[in-house]
Amino acid sequence: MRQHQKQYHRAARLFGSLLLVAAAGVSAVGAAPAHHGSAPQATTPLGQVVPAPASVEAGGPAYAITSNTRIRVEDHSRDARQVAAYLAGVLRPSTGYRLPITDKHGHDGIRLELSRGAKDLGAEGYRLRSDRGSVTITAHSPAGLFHGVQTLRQQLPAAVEASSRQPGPWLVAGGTIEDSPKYGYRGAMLDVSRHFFGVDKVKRYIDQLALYKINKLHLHLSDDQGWRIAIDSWPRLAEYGGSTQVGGGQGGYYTKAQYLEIVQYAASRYLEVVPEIDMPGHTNAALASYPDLNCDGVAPPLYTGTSVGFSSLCVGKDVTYDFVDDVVRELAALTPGKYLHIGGDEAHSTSHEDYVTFMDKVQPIVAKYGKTVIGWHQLTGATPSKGAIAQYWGLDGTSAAEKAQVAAAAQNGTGLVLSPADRVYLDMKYNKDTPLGLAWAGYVEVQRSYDWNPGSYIPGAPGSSVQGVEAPLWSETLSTSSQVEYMAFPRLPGVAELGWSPPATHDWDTYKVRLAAQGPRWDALGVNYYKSAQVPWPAD
Ligand code: NGO
Repeated sequence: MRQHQKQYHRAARLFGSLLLVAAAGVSAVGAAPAHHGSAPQATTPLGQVVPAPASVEAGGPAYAITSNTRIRVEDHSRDARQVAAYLAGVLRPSTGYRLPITDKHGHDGIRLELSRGAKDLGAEGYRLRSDRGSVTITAHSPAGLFHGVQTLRQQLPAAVEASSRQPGPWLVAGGTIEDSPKYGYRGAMLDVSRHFFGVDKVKRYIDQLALYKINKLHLHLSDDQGWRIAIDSWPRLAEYGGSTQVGGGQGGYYTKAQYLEIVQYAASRYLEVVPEIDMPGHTNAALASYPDLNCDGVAPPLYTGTSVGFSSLCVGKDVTYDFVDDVVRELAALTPGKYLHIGGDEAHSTSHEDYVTFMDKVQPIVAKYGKTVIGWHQLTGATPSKGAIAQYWGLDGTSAAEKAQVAAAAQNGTGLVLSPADRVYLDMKYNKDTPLGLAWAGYVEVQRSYDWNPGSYIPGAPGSSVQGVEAPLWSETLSTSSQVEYMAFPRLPGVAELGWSPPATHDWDTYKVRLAAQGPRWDALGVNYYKSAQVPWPAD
């Protein structure tokens, strides 16, 4: 099967290049006509995007976006119109074109088509067809249209991402892409607890995630160093527990309105927010805020260091479950998404028996408020509730026994999201010289974060248990967007590709070339990144 698909892809590529050669004499596929006096410029070959599309048939004349181009919304849905407005927002500053959006049917321009009939494209897939007269993106759902728009962006020259007018030309190679994701869960996590990141920084990251078709934003909202979400029934959590961060800075928290602003912004980029309240460990900020939550009734001081495993909610006290109930109720009410993450990692100050008791009591609370439990994979050491998801964050070298425990849960119906720390923890240093980040899981260069297979990573876990992948970014050493970006790029797109693309497309040698082409885009967008020597970046 794998071999077969590989051959298909090779054949498709060959077919595409033959067509390119055939068309070169009559159209602008291979080389663009010189507009504005600029040098002729090759179009990005169709499908040379990240994540790799499921199927590509390149060929035929290119489409040129010009000052006459309209964006046609081929139905009257509000969602499609919003995707059109988003696309226009990307294209207008750099092209300088008006790009009016219209509901009028027509065969020319950039056409966004929501089609009830296109069920085969699924909940997130799209088809992109490009020829001389038009580019048409068809999808069954608005999310699919949005992902198709991301592909269209990457087919255009990198300068399209600039915020000021650029010379163009703006050509999209001819042919057809049909694309839908391998996994439904393609996540990125931001730790806003160790250092607080305000709404604008989170929005900036959301925009970067959307480029690569990531569809979940996991927010690590509480930890020993800070509680970052306002809870009306326990106001000191945010007001006091959120008042500092690692290193002793001022911290911060999201008001409910601000959290909703993030949720809505994420939704406008087709990302679902997965909020996490980490418990029973990683709770010093809560314990410091309310003496009652401590077994001895004494609140510890706020904590600004980076140790783990020293705090625990009091499993034997009833007030603990009143607290969890209130927090989960208020957070669930603010969260339209399906999931609520309850942490459960590194509960080193909680006995195993207490841990199991705690999880037995807390998981039904999450269900009571209509959410599906996600927990770090230590949850599989308790009894995961029906439908729960375990997020694996071990290493290649994690003991066979621990992996077997995760596999056994997966065989019993627990879903898995894979975040192996020595592969996709974006806070791991790239190498010994990386100025930021941690190294407890080893150094993680770009190839290492890309070259593994989520579907077969945990021996004995059924492939069908794997819901997807997630790239966590812990912030012990990070406090600015520029630092976040330096650690996320260029590894994040590789994780996105593992989540989206069919395994048959998996190939480091071709991936690194597609990845290299993202560099100029990040330059144009002002995104900071690590210029790994493993990636053949284009010369400046
Ligand atoms: C671990 C730990 C976190 C750290 C992180 C740093 C998990 C799930 N718990 O991952 O508290 O911040 O490593 O890489």
